[in-house]
Amino acid sequence: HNVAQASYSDRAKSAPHPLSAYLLRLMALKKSNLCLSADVSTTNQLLQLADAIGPSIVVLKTHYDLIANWDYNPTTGTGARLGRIARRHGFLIFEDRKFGDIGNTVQLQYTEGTAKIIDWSHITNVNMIPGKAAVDALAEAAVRWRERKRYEVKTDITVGTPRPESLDSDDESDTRTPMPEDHGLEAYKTAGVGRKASIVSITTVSQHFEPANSPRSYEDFGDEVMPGIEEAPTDRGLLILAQMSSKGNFMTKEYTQACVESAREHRDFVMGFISQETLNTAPDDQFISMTPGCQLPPESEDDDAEVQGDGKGQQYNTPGKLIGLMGSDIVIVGRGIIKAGDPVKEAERYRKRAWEAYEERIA
Ligand code: 5FU
Repeated sequence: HNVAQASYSDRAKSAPHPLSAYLLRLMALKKSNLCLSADVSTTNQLLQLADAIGPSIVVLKTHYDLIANWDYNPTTGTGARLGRIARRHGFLIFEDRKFGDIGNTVQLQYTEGTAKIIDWSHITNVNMIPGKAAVDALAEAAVRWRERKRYEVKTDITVGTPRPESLDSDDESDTRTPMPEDHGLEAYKTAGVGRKASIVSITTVSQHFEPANSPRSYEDFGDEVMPGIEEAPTDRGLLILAQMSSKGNFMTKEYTQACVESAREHRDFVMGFISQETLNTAPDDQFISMTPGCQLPPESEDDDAEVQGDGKGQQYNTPGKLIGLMGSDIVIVGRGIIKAGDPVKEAERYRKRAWEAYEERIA
């Protein structure tokens, strides 16, 4: 298919979603179509891995609920710290949350709760079993988030300035955030969250200061970025779970097709799919396919030798097959890298193999 034969940098020029365009540019810049699935158990393990492997990847996939000490704090928490590492190395964060509930519930799970995924994760994904309404609901939440974010950036908010009376709340002690009278209420309304919730989660303010007692260690970066790496746009994106890697899964062809249709209805929010192959079939489809279930055979063997599953339903294909033959764009690798003796070196081996497969594909 012609999209699969186009270069990532050409596709970046016409991608309808700003995050897709950014991601495709990153891929071309870093010569990487590799996503690390950082399935570890603690915040430190996660941040250490992200910092060490960051140069080799364009996406880092999380399962925040595997992290025993996940800390939701907009400045000092796990997501915020991961965000600074992502910014520095130039990769996007993808929370593999697989939302799968009614619209109202997925909206709340995306924006509220223990992790407030929308605040730190550029990309998340949805399981379409409950129907298309979940995609609509997540899209709506993302629009509100972006409006709020842009409003925050636009407004020079100074910590400690009393709030205008028009925004008086019952909590007298809450004097942290001023909101101009003309915009304030409206911004809160469009943000769709309570006034207090909105105030507490203003991250543009907190980016400018770090509490004096905040530990500074390897993973606590300021605003610096690696040379050549541009800032990610203030947008959120969704991947639809259209095909799975696991043995005997129930995702039929019809189901996958319905996922594609839903994606086409939301080109401004849906970046693409979690799938086992490219799902771009119409001439104007510009979706990105990310594929889990990827491992390389040991270095001693041929690169395209069969790789066994994990004995728990996972099935593996090589980057050569997934990128070269199936037309996927990004391979997602977890244990193949993190369980290796030298994960940094192994990540580079995967990056090179997956990139070579892409170069052959477009040649
Ligand atoms: F949607 C999917 C899928 O179809 N297969 C998967 O394996 C998601 N995954 C995730 O990718 C899974 O939850 C793991 O986080 C990761 C694969 O990890 P592995 O260690 O490379 O097998």
